[in-house]
Amino acid sequence: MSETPPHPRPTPGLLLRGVEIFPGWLEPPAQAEMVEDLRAVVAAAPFFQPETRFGRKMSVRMTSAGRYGWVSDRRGYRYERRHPSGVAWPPIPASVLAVWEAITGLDRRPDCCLVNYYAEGAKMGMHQDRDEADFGWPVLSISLGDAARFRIGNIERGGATESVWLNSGDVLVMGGEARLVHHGIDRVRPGSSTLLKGGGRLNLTLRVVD
Ligand code: MD3
Ligand code: FE
Repeated sequence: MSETPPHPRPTPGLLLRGVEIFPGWLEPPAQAEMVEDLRAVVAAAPFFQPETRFGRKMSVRMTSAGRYGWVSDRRGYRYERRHPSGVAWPPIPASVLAVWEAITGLDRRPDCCLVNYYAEGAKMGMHQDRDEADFGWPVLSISLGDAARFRIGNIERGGATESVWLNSGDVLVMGGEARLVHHGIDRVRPGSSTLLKGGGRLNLTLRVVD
């Protein structure tokens, strides 16, 4: 189990069903530096389009940094030590780790930074994140680029949902009761940010895997 945070934590600007939202945590220059750091990640571990176990391609493109990366194919989804090409995942950039440290206040570092890329029309259906060993650790998300409508539901499937638009530079923390809620991305608003040259949205999720 995770311990109580050993360091003080900032107060979230918003709370949505237990999800802590820090709107505009990253200023535009810090966002641009992070995108540069992510170019190196993507150069070493290129984006791929995961397939579900049913053989359907996901619309989101993905890659990872860290000791583990998240993959999905006909064998199902899981964390792996290597990119599908066989190379080890590149290290998580220091600029990304700094956000985890500042916001979670934890001494434990994340094992995985999953990088999701949403081109125009990409979305992510409602799901839970439960491939990690210990749900006592939070998940932290960083949004970069075009705005997206984030939907949050309940721990049980179905029921009422609420949504919020996430903008470039926003950071979310899902811990405690919020760690196992269903969530997804309805849609991305094309042209809502100039951060990424080709448009679209990047989302980073930092996870403790084992
Ligand atoms: C709430 N990504 O990669 S980030 C995912 O914007 C994922 O790409 C979305 O859901 C994205 O699994 C949403 C916000 C998020 C991430 C993990 C959560 C919300 C969460 C885990 C538990 C509860
Ligand atoms: Fe998720």
